[in-house]
Amino acid sequence: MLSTCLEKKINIFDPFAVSQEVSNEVENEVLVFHFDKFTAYFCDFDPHFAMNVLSKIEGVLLIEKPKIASLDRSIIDLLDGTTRSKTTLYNLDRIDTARMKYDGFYTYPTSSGKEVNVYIMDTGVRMTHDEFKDRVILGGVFCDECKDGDDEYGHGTHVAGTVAGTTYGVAKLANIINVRVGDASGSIDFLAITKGVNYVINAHKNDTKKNSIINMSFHLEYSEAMVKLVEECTDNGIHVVVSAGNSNIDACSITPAAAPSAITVACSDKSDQMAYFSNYGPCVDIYAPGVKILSAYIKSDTDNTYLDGTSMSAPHVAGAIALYISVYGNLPPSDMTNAIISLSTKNLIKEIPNNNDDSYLLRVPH
Ligand SMILES: [Ca+2]
Repeated sequence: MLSTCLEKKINIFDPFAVSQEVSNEVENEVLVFHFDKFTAYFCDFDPHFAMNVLSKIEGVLLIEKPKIASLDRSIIDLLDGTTRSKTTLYNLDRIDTARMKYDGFYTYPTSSGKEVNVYIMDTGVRMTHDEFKDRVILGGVFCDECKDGDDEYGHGTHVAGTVAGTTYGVAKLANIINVRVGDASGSIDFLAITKGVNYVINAHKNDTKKNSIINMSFHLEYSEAMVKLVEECTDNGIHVVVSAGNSNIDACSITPAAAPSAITVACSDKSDQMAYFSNYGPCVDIYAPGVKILSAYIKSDTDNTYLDGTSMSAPHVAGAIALYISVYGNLPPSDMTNAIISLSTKNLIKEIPNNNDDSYLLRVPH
């Protein structure tokens, strides 16, 4: 129908065409993505035609102008199978305990996220970095003018380091899958996100273990289409961990933070206060450290830097889910959210604006 009425070439997206030199320009084609519950079409539509003709066709769920995303970075008694590592990193030291008690150790399950795949949907990953060794692969490159999966901006590598870096990571044996959607300037467009999500869902379906987590440390203006993409992931059993955003506003006003099936992570600091920049509100599921987080960086294979943001908080939760899966096995995403919340510590976070809801601070299983 579309090809007839638009006289444009129909191009079905191939999620496994890694590093494809496909342009995000859709001027002369309709790019088609098949998801389980809907089909997404990207096209350079005339706005009048889109709103007055297409929107009235039966079966058209929604029409949106693609939005651009921004990164959410602002400037015990030991059981068997538990590892206790000395650490100077306050964030790792903090998340192994309920009440604040800095003991200089990070205690975590020895299985440490083994055989769990964490898809880092971000600006790429410096895959040769010492923190990742043989645990990182390139999933795909989905941004325009991105030659390969390398992180030219410095965000994705830091996020991946917090999820699964050998030194800086929560889940030190988890696999990292680099899904590059952000370019050298840190810009992420909605078409790249759609391509990335489509790839992850297909990779998950083809995987026998199906232990999959996506970390999305970015946000865009509220988009119903973004909510649908997140639902498509969670309906397939993929855990979606997202940053709450750094504008000190209600997280329900942006996506993917507002997506009900995502685990939305806000930011706390070393003294369990909400970071001054963190978004908050009923769409926040959990808090995790995100102020002055040391992790891997991009100038060399041993480089590191400190960054702040809910972008840094979300990967702590992605890592905690990987730990949970490697100890107890996988759960459907909504049950996993409940399991992570029940491990966490209630109502410790100070300085949350207009707070009528309970808050939860991440604690990893061990
Ligand atoms: Ca500790």
